[in-house]
Amino acid sequence: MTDKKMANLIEIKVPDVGNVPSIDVVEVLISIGELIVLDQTVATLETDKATMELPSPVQGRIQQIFIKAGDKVQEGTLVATVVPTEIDNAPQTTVVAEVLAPVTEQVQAVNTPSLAISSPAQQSVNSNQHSVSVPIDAATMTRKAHASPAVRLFARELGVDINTVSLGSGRKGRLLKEDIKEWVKKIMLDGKPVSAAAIPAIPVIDFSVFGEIEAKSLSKIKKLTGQNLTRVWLNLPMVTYHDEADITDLEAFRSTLNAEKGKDELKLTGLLFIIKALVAAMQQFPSFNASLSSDGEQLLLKKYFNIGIAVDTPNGLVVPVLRDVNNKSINQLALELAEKSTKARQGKLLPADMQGGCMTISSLGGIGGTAFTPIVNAPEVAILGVTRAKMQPVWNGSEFVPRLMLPLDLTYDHRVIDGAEGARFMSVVIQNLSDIRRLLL
Ligand code: CAO
Repeated sequence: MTDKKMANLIEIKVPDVGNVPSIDVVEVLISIGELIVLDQTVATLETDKATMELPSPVQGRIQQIFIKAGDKVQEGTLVATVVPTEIDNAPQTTVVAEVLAPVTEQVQAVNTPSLAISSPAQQSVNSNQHSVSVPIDAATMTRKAHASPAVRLFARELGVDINTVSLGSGRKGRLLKEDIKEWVKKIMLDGKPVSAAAIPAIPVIDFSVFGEIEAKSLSKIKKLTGQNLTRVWLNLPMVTYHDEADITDLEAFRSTLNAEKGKDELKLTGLLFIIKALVAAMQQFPSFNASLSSDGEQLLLKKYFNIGIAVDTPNGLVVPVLRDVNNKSINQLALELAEKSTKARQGKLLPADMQGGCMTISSLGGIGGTAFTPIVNAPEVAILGVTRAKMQPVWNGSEFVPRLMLPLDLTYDHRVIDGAEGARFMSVVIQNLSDIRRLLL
């Protein structure tokens, strides 16, 4: 563009920032002779309350600069003179920048709807499930973002909280449009948990104010699990249904089988029968052995029966998958579960060992519990939780009799499974466990 040099100069002055007697000049971002555009930041100013950017009210070439970093200025101080371009015969004018964009909002104070990345502390919250490594640290969170009003507007349009964006690639770390685009791209690709508009970010707290603390990094498994579970939590409308199975007879049978086993032979745990009972129910209810298509328009029904087993390891939760359970005996499954859970605890599972699951079982029965709400291992549509079996007095119509009752928790994706269907499915699992002869049918 040709610079039509005018005799008339435009003066840029410090505007009224609210009765502040002394304003610090943090940096001057223009130089003599520079061609500037409308709204380009001329200088960064700071009061004891906020840092602000002084935008140019005109397009033109800088003729003279009257301030420098470190100066103290006040309302009306002359900042620079500009020879305007593309303004015809304008009289000499004094323009006071109208808008000062405040940039010091710290993350903690931001309550406006924004695409704020969870802090590491926040990410760990959901991590019985799981989380990730957004490049955001204490420095980033309290850093003052430097960006032109146009870039700020662009960030606002995308719902990005500018203070959470890493240092910009512009001069002195200024954020450019490209930086905002890259930031958003990174978040999308990494699938990081983000606090979207409807989910206000959890405040970042300095816990050391209250006492001694120690920061311990989450294991990679924990971070990934956290990431995955948060994604599921945010995407799936889940319902958990609780019931109990009478496993008195099953337990007697299991004890007999184990008593027959040699000292070095693998003992059978109740979980193996639960796996079988679950698969038999899945064969009757195909929608439990399915996944939703990515557009949510179709149910993809699976003709194979692979069951994931949540295994607790020193590094976190992993889910090895037992394949073709419908074609395997209880003894075969016992061997496979022992092998895979050992591998899991030694951290030796391969990715293939953990893929292809149709439904997952999370059993806390060896530890305790009366009920819990497991989270679906999406894209599966349901998960079965198991807690500790307990002897209970059960009314048989004429008297109370002691029965061993196993609590079960079925969480399902309500987009796929209706409440009644969930209850019917659970009844079949319970019938199968209460009388395992049914598994032969
Ligand atoms: N009720 C009563 N006793 C139970 C039981 C139940 N529901 N489930 C297991 N037990 C008993 C077993 O019979 C076994 O008893 P013995 O030592 O007397 O034989 C003992 O508890 C330990 O069983 P186990 O846990 O080693 O074996 P398992 O086959 O039941 O489970 C596995 C295997 C890998 C699932 C389990 O070890 C495990 O890791 N569980 C944790 C899963 C988890 O963390 N889930 C949470 C996910 S959500 O965050």
